[in-house]
Amino acid sequence: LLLEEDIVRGLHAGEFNVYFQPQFNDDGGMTGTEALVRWHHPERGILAPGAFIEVAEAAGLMNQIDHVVLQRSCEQMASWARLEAFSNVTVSVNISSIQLYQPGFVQEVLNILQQTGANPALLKLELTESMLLTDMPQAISRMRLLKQSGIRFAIDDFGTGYSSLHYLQQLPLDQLKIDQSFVRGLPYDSNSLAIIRAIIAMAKSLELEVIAEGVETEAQRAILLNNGCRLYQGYLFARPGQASDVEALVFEAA
Ligand code: G
Ligand code: G
Ligand code: MN
Ligand code: NA
Repeated sequence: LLLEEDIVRGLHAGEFNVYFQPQFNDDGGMTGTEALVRWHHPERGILAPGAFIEVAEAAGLMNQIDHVVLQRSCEQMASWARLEAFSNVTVSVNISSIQLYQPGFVQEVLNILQQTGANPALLKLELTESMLLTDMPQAISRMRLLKQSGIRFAIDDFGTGYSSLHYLQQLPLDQLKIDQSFVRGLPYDSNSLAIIRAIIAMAKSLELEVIAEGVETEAQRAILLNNGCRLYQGYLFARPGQASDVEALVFEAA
């Protein structure tokens, strides 16, 4: 079977699942999770997006995968809403460029929220800088419509793209996610630290939340905290896991 045909088969068989990676504040409280797609392939095991995203995009199948991920994420949010410990826990979903600029995107998101009963105020959509620059007026108008329902927006992999204050100021954003390539350089690489400091300063001046991705060591966490970054995601805290793994983590800590 060609990978493309296999993706179609896997979609019909319901093999695309969502893992969640927890995000923490400086008190060790879980504030959110990022939804990450995983393909539970019958022969090849659990596949991360790197194994299929390029082919899915080229075959025009990414919108179907994205739809499943958003649907599953919102179903999980509605289920977590019944647990006190999850009452403020956000779920961040990666949005692809194809999805954002699809004619029915805004309605698709609103329909899924309504149908699942998920709280829009706990949903964050992750966009990248390059996606936003493709057609900024269109992106802004779609973001504004979704923000009216309380949905929030993060820029993913921040610092790897254009990152100009001028365009950032025009976007209705809530959070910057410091790309893991900069965190990886900590605590010793002075260029990484300089970029991270600049991102944190940018976030402050634009009144945006800032979260560091790919935090793997205590030394990285400490230097981020010293520089004013109080939200973290990375293997130091937790790997992406099933919803039940996230629940176990929260109830163990309590
Ligand atoms: O763990 P990880 O291998 O999940 O993710 C690899 C890359 O795939 C990251 O850049 C991440 O943003 C992207 N990704 C993960 N899940 C999704 C998804 O559901 N939709 C889209 N468009 N990208 C995703
Ligand atoms: O591009 P995006 O930020 O959406 O992708 C997140 C990716 O980073 C996923 O592939 C996820 O599995 C991975 N990831 C999450 N935490 C860590 C970490 O601490 N170290 C590394 N190397 N990768 C991580
Ligand atoms: Mn992401
Ligand atoms: Na990222």
